[in-house]
Amino acid sequence: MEFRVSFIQLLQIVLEIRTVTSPDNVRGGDNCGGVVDLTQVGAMTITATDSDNDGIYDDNLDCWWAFTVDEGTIVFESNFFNIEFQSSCGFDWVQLLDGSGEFLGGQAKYCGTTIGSSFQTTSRSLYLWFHTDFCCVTGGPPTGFNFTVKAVLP
Ligand SMILES: [Ca+2]
Ligand SMILES: [Ca+2]
Repeated sequence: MEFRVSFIQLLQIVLEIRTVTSPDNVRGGDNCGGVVDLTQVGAMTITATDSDNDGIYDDNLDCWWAFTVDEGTIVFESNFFNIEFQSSCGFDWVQLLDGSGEFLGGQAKYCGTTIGSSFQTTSRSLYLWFHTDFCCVTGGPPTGFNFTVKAVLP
């Protein structure tokens, strides 16, 4: 629990820095992280960065998103998921952290093709972190993900 609390604090610091500078100024180009107020946009679909559009996502990514709502909760839906598999998801992974400090679905990292089709937060924020290492995307094309994140009004 201590680890999770300190991890959230770290994440908030990172996101504050990013907000102060520019939400778009993140490695991986467009659609690689950002701070999104879902109260304003309602829903958003995000995908894994694939700079050359060959169906293989980029290496060396760290894409961070912070989704928030003013009230209510957030629903996460996976429409497509195929990330380089490793038994402990040590290479490429997606992390879904509820603002409550709990990992959505109870798992710290997701990789391969297995992720819940839908999760709902218990808090007003969701942090999503997509990490890829230096090489070796397997299992495609297509690879990557397509997620929809939606505001749920109380
Ligand atoms: Ca590519
Ligand atoms: Ca990789």
